Amino acid sequence: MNKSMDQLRPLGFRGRLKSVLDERKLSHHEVARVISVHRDKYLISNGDIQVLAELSGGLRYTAQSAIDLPTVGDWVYANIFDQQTLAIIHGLIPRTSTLSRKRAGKETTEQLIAANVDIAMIALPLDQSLNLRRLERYLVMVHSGAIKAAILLTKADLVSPEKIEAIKAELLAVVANTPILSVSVLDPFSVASFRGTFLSAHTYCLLGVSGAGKTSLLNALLGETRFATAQLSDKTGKGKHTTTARELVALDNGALIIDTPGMREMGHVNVDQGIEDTFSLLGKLNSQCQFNNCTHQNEPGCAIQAGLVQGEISAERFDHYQQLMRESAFNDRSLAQRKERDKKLGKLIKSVKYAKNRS
Ligand SMILES: Nc1nc2c(ncn2[C@@H]2O[C@H](COP(=O)(O)OP(=O)(O)O)[C@@H](O)[C@H]2O)c(=O)[nH]1
Ligand SMILES: [Mg+2]
Ligand SMILES: [Zn+2]
Repeated sequence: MNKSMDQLRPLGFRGRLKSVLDERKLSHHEVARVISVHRDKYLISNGDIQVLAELSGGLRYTAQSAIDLPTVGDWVYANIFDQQTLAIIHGLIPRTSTLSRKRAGKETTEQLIAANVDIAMIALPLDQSLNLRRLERYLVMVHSGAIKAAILLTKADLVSPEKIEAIKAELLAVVANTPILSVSVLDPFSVASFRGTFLSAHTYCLLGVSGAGKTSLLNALLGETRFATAQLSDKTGKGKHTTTARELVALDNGALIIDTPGMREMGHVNVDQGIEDTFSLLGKLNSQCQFNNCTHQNEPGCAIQAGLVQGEISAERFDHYQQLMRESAFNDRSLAQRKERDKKLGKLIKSVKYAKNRS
């Protein structure tokens, strides 16, 4: 049993999670957090000890798909037995947020990257040219999972302060309400002031292309080279793909942080809200069009066309908005079709089993 809920605070447990706890389950199980996932085992912590846990049969059999299984950052009901070397996870505590994407490949399935993340830091390396379209994809992913976004300009030592200010100004056009920070792991002062922006008991994740400097930054925050980063010997200077396993790491300022590997493909499912939030101005203009079903091509009274003419929004941003809407509609449709297929297959398997049992 948890000695007290206070013991969970260093793991990121805060008031708003208390309201979703099931008192009945607490009388049989304790609360723990998933630190990392290893094939079919989960490293969990109850704030006192860390132990490898397995899923209960019930949890395994009621899971409809991978998103019903624990992921890094999840809060779970667990039992820890056997001199603390064996533990069973009985259920998930409702998630306050999820970070997920469409799994790379042809089949449309949703892949969970992390759960219960408060703030996603999207790392944009200053040694690469700014890719606003990729940033918009990250923002859609973050916003659709009910996570707050922050933008982190990395490798600040490689460009002039004036250049950083110019990039910040350019970014403001796309992300008016998102904090923008800059940092260099080579500058201890910038690392210290970056460390000062973290809130205790809040969970952060680091997102961004491979080579952006995420793992280097995590090591700098930890003050030790705990995780492998790409070597400078890499001729392209862009860094290799080194981060593979995701892990919840506690910083000494009380914040929790999850590093992620770069994503080659970033498709979306169920992201309508995320698109709304990311392209809020377009959503606002859309609602001001004269016709409800305006396609923003050449209808009279189209607020979006007016916005384009006045330079309030860029043509690239509008194109990308439309592309993401089409893509997300397509992915949602194929996800629904696959679920339907799986359901039919499930029924078929059950009926075969039933027939077998009767014969
Ligand atoms: N100049 C400079 N290089 C950096 C900085 N941060 C990371 N790097 C380099 O960028 C490369 C990729 O870093 P890594 O942390 O592995 O990136 P990740 O893929 O985002 O985790 C490595 O060669 C780092 O040494 C920085 O602040 N300044
Ligand atoms: Mg890395
Ligand atoms: Zn319109």
